[in-house]
Amino acid sequence: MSDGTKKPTLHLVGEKMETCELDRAKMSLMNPKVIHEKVEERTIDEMAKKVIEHCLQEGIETIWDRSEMQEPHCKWCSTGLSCSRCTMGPCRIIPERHRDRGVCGADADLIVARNLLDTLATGAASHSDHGREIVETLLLVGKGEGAGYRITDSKKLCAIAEEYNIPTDREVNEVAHDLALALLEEFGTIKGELGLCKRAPDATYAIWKEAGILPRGIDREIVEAMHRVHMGVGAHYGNMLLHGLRTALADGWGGSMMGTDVSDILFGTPTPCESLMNLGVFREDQVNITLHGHNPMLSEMIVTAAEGEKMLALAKKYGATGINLIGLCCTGNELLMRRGIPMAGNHFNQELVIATGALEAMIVDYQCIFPSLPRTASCFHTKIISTSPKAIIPGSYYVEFSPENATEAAEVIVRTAVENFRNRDPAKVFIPGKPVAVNAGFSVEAITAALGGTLQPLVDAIASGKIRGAVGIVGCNNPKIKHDFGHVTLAKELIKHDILCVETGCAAVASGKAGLLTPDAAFLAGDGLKAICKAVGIPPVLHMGSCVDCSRILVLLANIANILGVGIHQLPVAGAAPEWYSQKAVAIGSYFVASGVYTVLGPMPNISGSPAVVDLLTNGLEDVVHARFAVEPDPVKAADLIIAHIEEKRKALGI
Ligand code: SF4
Ligand code: MSK
Repeated sequence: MSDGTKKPTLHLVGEKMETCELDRAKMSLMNPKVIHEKVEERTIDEMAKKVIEHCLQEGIETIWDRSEMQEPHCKWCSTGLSCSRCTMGPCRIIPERHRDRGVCGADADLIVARNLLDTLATGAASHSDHGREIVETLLLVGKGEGAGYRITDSKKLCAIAEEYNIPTDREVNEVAHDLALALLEEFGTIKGELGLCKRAPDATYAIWKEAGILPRGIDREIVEAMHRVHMGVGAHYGNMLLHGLRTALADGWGGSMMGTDVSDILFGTPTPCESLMNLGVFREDQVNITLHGHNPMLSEMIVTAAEGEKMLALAKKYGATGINLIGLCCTGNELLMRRGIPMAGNHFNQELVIATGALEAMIVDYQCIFPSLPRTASCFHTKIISTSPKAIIPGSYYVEFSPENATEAAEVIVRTAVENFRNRDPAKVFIPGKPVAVNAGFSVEAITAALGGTLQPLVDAIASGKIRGAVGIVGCNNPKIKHDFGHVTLAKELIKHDILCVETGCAAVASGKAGLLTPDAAFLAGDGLKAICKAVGIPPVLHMGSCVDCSRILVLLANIANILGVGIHQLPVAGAAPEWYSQKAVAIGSYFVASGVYTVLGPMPNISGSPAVVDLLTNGLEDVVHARFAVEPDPVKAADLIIAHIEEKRKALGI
C-alpha cells in the first residue's frame, strides 16, 4: 500500500509526448481504397470502423499500424525457441544449423516450457496482486480506516466468513477485519492448501490432490514458478508445466476469486442491469471521462466524485451539461456490472476513444493500458491520468491514488477532467453514431436468483437437452484476429446450437457491441435456448464481469457439478479465448483446463517450437486433469470442436 497521508496532487510524468503521426504518404494512406481495405481488415465493430477510418485519414497511429510495423515477427520468439534468461545468452534453437541447445544446455522443450511458465506466472501475479489490493482495502474498512469505502454486501461478507469459520454474529466491520486477515494469509499460508479450493466439487479436488497440483498458497506458487524458470533449476518440461497448472489454480481459485468476492462485498454483488455500449456513448454536450484498467477501487470513487453537486456545478460553469462517465476494458466491466455505467468498448477501442476528440480525461489504473496512450492523446486535448505507483506512464498526468486518500484523489482527478472541457476543439469532435443496448450484471448470485433461487432449472434444461451445454468465452483482442470477429462469430455459432454462453472481459464487450447481450438476441439462438431465454427473460450470452471474474465461471461450474454430484470435467461445458493476447489469459486458460474445462484458444501461444510441449497441452493433460487445450483461430471451426466435445460429455453422462 502506498503512503496515503500525502495530499494528492497532479503532475506531468516526464515531458509531454510528441504526437503519434503516421507517415501517410509512405503508408499509401492518401489512397481511399487502401484506407477502406485496412478498415475492413481491422474490425467488425461498426463504430470502430468509422473512427479507424478517421484515424487513417488524419494520420493518427493505432495498435493496427504498430502491429503492421512489427511484421514479420521474429520466428524464434514466435515459436518459443529464444531465451534471454541469462547473460551467457541470449540463445536461439536453430535445428537446421545444429544449434539444438542453448549455452547452458537447455533444449527446445525446456526453453519453450520455461518461457510459458514465466508468462503464466506473470498473469497469475497480475490478477492476484489486484486481488490483494482489494483485500487490503477490506482490512482498512474493518479497522475503521477505509474512509470512503464501506461494506455494501454484508450477506456475502458473512457467507465467505463462514467458509473460513469466522464468527458472524457481530459488527460487520469486525467480521470484515477477520475475513481480510484470513484472506491475506492465503497469499503466504503455511496451512498447505488454499481455503477457497474447497469450493470445488470433491471429484475435482481429488484430481488436484492426485496430480500434486493443489495450490499451497498464492504467492508461494508464483514465487516457485519464478524459481523454477531460473537457469539450472527446472529441467523437465512436463514437471515445469504441471507447476504451471498449480500456479494457475492459485490464481483462479485464489487471487482472482478473492478479487471478485471482496469487490462484491465492498461495492455490491452485481444484479441484472441495462446500459449502453460502443463508441457512440460519448456526449458532445458533456464532460467525457473514460475509466480504463482493472481495479474497481479507484473507479468507484470517481463515480462518487463525479455524481457530487460540486463537480456538476463546475462542469456547468465551463459550459457542459453534465459529466459522462464511460467504461473501457475491465474497469468498465466492473462499473457496468455493478452500476450500469455505459461502456465505450474493449481493449482495441482504447485509442479510438481518444480519437473521438471528445474525451477530456482517461483515467487508468493498471493492466492492458497501452503505454503509448499519451502519444495518442497529444493529438488532442485529452489528459491521460495514471494513478497507480505500479503503473506510472511517461507523458501522462499522475495522481497517486491509495485507499486512504481515495476521496481527495478522485476529486482532484474529476476536477482536472472538468477543467479540461474548455480546451476541447469542437472541430476535432468525431462521435461516430449511437450506442446499442446491453444487459449485464449476471453474477452467479444473479443467475441463481433469476432461476428462482436455485440452479436446478438450468441443470434440468441441460439434462433435457433444451440447452446442450455452456461455454465460457473470455479474453482480449489481438491484432492477429480481426477485432471482435473471433468472439462474436463463436458466440453466434454456439447459441445457434443451443449452447449458453457466459462471458467476461473483452469477449463480453465484443458481444455487447454486436447486440448479443439483450434478451432480444434470443432470436439468434436455437429453439431450446431461445425458449429458456424467453421464459427467464435473459440474453443467450450472459455478461459475467471482468477478467478476474472468470472466477465467477468457476463457481458457477462448481455449483452445477455439485448439484449433479460429478466433477467439473464431466460437465458438457467448454472454455474459449478466441482473441487472447495477455499473460493473464494464459493463466485463465490454464486454470480452466486444470479445473477440467476443455479450452479452445484462437491465437497459438508461442510454443510451437516444442512438439512435446504442444502434445502435452493438447493431449497429455487429459491423463492428468481430464481436460486439454486446443488451438483453432477460425471461430466457426472452434465452434465445431466445442460442439463435438459437449456432445461427447453429454453421452458420457447419459443425457
Ligand atoms: Fe541461453 Fe540457457 Fe541463458 Fe537461456 S538460460 S539465455 S538458454 S544460457
Ligand atoms: S481487459 S486481459 S484485454 S480481457 Fe481485462 Fe481485456 Fe484481456 Fe485485458
